[in-house]
Amino acid sequence: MNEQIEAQLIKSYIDGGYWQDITLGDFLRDCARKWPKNIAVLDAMESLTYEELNKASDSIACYLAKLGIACGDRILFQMKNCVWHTATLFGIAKAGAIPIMALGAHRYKELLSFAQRANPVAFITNEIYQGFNYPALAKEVQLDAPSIRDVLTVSDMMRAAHEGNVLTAEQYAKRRPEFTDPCVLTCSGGSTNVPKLIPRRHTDYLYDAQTFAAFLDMKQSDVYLIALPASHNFVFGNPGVLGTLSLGATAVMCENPSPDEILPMIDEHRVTITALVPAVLSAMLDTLSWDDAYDTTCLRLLLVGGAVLEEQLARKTLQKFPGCLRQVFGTAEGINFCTSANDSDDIVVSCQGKPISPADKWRIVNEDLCEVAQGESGELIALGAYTIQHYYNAPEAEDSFTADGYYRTGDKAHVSAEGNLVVEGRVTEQINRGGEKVMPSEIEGYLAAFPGIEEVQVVGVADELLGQRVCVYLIGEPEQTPEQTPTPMQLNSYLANLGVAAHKSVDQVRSIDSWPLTSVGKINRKLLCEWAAS
Ligand code: J2J
Repeated sequence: MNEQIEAQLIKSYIDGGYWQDITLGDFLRDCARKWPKNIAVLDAMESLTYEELNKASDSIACYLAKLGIACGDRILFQMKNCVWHTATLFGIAKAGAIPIMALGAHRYKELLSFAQRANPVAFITNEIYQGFNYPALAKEVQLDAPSIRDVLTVSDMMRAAHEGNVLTAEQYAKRRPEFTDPCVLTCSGGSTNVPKLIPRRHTDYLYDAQTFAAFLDMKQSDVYLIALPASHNFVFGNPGVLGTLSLGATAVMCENPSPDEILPMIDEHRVTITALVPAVLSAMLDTLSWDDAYDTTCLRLLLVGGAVLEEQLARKTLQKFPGCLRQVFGTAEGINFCTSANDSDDIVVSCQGKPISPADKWRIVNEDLCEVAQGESGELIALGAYTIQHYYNAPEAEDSFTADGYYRTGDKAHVSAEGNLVVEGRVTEQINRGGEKVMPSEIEGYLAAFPGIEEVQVVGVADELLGQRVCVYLIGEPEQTPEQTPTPMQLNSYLANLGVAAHKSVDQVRSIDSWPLTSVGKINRKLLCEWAAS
């Protein structure tokens, strides 16, 4: 996008009062002044008040500074949901550095590509966790990413926090970034092979979280359960941890998004709000249908997004939790839509509502980027005070934005009669597997080298539980017999050995003799999807 247009947009967000001169570090210091003794964040082991969280992050910032981490440096960050996740992120912010928000499922391929894009100087990761050796993975990435000087773990952060080092006002001021600088690099769902990095600014991220919290009428008495990976945009900033902290409320960290962890935490901590993807919601409702050991009457808001929520599941949710469901359409790139408190049940189950900010602009457009009529399908594009205009260090991705700065979501949608967004699926071929985004071309690239496979196509197929499942069609080498067709398990262990993220799993494999073709001679992928579904 033209630099002049971008400068005008920035000026309009500042002049319009959407952007304040505030950084994540300033934000937490301010929260700690206002609510020192409130519990800011807790997990199954421990809790931190706002004062403790502020001090812990100061001490972590001192530790990072002593390691030689400079303002503007990037740090690869892959940490489980726990109070140290929050403390470390604020520590990184106060050191003036920028975390790359990797998810626990990311493996060598994704992590190396993040490192190559952003040249991080350190990698902060888990200890051996849930049977997986994260430090060994980090060392493997470090071997091929020479910018990484230090591999640090959660224990190092805990130790640093307990050292109780004081970050003086002078040290803090010296490292304070500009409010328009990036505060995190989040991972894009990915419309190309490997996820791109999204530079969200201190001011836009805080504006987004606070605007969303206000839209939901969140209060200091709210208790927000972080059940999805805490580094995911939905639960870090929409409104998530940041929105919760902005009110002096409490965030509860749940390690795994499974009903047997989520339900006891809701009951024990009297959780009032949580954010789930449809697959997790479905598993939770299933458990509640046969297990009445948990009191979930404390829940007042169930935010559901990340993938299409089927109407039947939405209605089932409303039966169990009357008035609690809110559909959320969001992207790590920015734009958020949400159904409103006063929407009828029929509206809540059938659409994703309206944008959360008056500064959000959106259109549904055709291939020529011209707006289509109300009710017609097209691609959703959006522009606003918290939506990016560039990916980080990815000039090849400029076509994800229009000349006037709108982000092209790649989502197929239409506008309902009431003016609400209705997402139908993807314009591009990205597969949404239980809320996790998978690009067929990436998996095809890996599987092309699998022994015995001559040609391969990967398609997304409608699936009751996951929304979409990953189906692999293959043509075997001539000497292959049908019995030698690899199973999903064999392909998945092959992908895992290559270092591909655990969520990019194959669910179904079909062997075929030749490809069905369209009238212009292209592989008819639509037909492959229909066959796989039947
Ligand atoms: C259908 N598809 C949806 C929805 C996102 C809030 C909520 C989700 C995300 C997220 C997020 C959808 N129905 N309700 O960051 O802040 C699909 C679309 C979209 C992509 C973005 C948030 N809500 N999606 O999921 O960056 O395809 O963010 O473009 O991971 O998820 O994925 P991601």
